[in-house]
Amino acid sequence: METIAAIATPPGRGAIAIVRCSGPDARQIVARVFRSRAPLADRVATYGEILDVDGTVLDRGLALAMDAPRTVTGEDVVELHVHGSPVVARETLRALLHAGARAAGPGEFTRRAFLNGKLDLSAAEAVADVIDAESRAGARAAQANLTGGLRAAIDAIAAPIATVLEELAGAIDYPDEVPEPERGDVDARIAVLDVQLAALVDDWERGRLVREGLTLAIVGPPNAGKSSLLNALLGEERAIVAAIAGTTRDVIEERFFIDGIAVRVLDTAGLRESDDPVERIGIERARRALEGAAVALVVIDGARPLDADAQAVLVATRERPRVVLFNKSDLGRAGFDAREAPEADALLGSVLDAATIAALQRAVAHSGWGSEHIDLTRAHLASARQADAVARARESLQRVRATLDAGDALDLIAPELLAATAALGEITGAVATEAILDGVFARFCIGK
Ligand SMILES: Nc1nc2c(ncn2[C@@H]2O[C@H](COP(=O)(O)OP(=O)(O)O)[C@@H](O)[C@H]2O)c(=O)[nH]1
Ligand SMILES: [Mg+2]
Repeated sequence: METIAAIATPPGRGAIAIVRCSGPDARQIVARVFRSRAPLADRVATYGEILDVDGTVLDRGLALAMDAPRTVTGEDVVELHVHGSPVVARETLRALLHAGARAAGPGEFTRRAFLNGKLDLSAAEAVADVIDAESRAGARAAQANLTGGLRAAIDAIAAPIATVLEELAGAIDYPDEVPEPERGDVDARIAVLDVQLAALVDDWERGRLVREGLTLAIVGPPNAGKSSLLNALLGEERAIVAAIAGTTRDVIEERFFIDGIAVRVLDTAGLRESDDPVERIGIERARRALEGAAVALVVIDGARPLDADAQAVLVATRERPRVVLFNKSDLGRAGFDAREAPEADALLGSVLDAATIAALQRAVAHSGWGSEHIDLTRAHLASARQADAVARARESLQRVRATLDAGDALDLIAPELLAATAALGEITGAVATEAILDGVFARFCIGK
């Protein structure tokens, strides 16, 4: 096994930069570039000098040696903590490479940790999710899998499949002593597992919103107060607000957080019939923004009677998750009072009023996209790769049930049970090919 090295801290200047080295020769390689009075000892930080390729002192800092197997990779690891200069960090790495280390590839430290049994593959993916998390919710969710939660959930589904396989094998090997498992009983047990897998898939759909964020599109007729709402949500004057209809022509995109969940909010051009070619482009973009959004924030001027534009927007958004605000309540409520049954639970208020904004945020959190059902501390599927493996496991289990249902020979279900087990094994890494590992670790950064 080669010894690898990489800069572990982000590029740019900071207080400290850490250059990490892992592998059987980590100690010897570091000894060539680090000079200290006391020799390095396991888990003791030692002060000393980092030497350049030509032997001159490059920096002074700490070396922290950690002996296998109780390390993050399971191998001997030495960290050099140097001053946080990109130049010093780069030169320290160069010295280590010159002394015999190989430059680590993306995620190679974590890959070694997986290969040495330090974490399962779903936990390794969670490492990347923690690093990539853009919101409090995303970071919290990743922690559940980091500690092996998904592995435990998958193992709990794989174990009963293994039991069925054992019962089948027993009956095949000792037909006289061991009775065949009862078909209806096997079917019932498999059905339970399929339900558990389906629940994981449901969670995955919702969990995506936690990780990738929720997209809200603010739509409504011109002059309803859409841009004012964007500004109020952000707490800053982001979009131009004017009494002139058709002021917002392009889609404006910003981000903020609701309950720690990243929200992408799009302010759009007012939806109405228009002959102005530029405005029409804006309206077309508004329609596309609406299509791609998880939730529509529909803003209507509630002070005035509903006109055709207002009606059209309300009707167009009825079939989807949305929050409807009849705005400008300070000026009147004629439009609100004239609303139809599908808008019964619409809000009446003013985007200029903090209480309305708070009510809107609550309404968005409960607008049917599922945030209220997301338990962030529960183990969950966290990647398309994992969701695909579960889908294949479910297909196999469904074929098992079809075979049982058809009354075919019972040993025919064994291959499908094995296929389901293998698919689940891809998630934890119990069954992991080079291609699977390459795919997982390609998204990691170098040094992790
Ligand atoms: N009185 C009152 N005026 C509002 C309210 N919301 C927005 N406006 C005004 O309505 C006009 C249009 O607002 P704007 O946010 O540009 O609407 P948009 O075209 O939907 O983006 C501006 O003059 C705003 O100041 C409100 O709740 N009350
Ligand atoms: Mg506007």
